[in-house]
Amino acid sequence: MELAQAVLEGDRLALARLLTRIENEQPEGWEALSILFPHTGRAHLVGVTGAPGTGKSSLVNSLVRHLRQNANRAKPAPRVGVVAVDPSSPFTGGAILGDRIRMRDLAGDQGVFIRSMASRGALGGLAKATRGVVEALDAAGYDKILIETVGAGQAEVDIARAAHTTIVINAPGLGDDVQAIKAGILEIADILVVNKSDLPGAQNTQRALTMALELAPPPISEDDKPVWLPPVVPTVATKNEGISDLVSEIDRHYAYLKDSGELAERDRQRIHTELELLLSEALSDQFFQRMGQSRFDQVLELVLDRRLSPQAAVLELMDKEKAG
Ligand SMILES: Nc1nc2c(ncn2[C@@H]2O[C@H](COP(=O)(O)OP(=O)(O)O)[C@@H](O)[C@H]2O)c(=O)[nH]1
Ligand SMILES: [Mg+2]
Repeated sequence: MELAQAVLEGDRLALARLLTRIENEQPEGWEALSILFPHTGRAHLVGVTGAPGTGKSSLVNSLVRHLRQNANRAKPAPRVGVVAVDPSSPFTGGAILGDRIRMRDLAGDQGVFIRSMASRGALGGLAKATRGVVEALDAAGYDKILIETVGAGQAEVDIARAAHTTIVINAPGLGDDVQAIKAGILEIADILVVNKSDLPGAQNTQRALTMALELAPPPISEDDKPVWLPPVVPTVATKNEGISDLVSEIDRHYAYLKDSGELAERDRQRIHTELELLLSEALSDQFFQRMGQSRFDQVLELVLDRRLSPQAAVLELMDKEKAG
């Protein structure tokens, strides 16, 4: 198909168009993705998550610049894709606009592609679209793909899980608690960042995180496989401080993933989850279509009248479908 071919040939306009098709869940988008899928699996997917205002967008901006500028002949600059997902501002688009402005100094670099996900519809749909967008960037040859998500709930954690390396960002001055500990997202962190290290309280945040990490059960090494202990990296995104340390940790984690066999394992889990999600969605769509709204409404009335329990109602609907 033309669109997929153009994306493979490096046509940025075609890529932008494809991402819109994917976001809008248009069949043309899924068709192109099917063609592109054999070309995926090469990118290092890096999730960046944390509470609103911790400095995720600033840090991503700083990371991209560092990755693009600090290359040499031995280590050419990676092509970098950025996917910014912020479902917390569905109507104002404020965060997205802010991100755009901050990302503007990266505009014009042909080795960088930035996409803000518009958040329409359910979070489930956003998670699916995000996976599709990441796949498209992977196929288009972006080596590192940074996925910025707001770490607030399960849906965002699911998006973060779609990455190989997950960075959880914390910052002082956003309340008494360390946000990652409170939100229970410490477990998904491969790398912890204390951003805004220029602000008072940064050392307390760093200490609280280190303590929380020490309380977690230590990783068990099987068959001499290397283990990973999440480092805590202080940064000042707005002054590009600590960014080269962070890039080193990202690279070190990628090397660890490859050496330990964990990369293959995470890819397997990622694709397993994706398959399950797509399958259950397709099955439920198919089921609802076959059943028809009136049949559903009938049973709903029976449940409302307490003549049928919800569990029994489901069994009955499923039985009818099988028989019919
Ligand atoms: N003092 C200080 N401010 C920062 C730092 N990083 C980001 N900020 C500011 O914090 C605010 C929120 O940053 P943003 O990147 O939009 O956070 P996000 O919501 O997590 O994406 C902005 O006003 C940034 O300029 C930092 O390292 N130090
Ligand atoms: Mg942001």
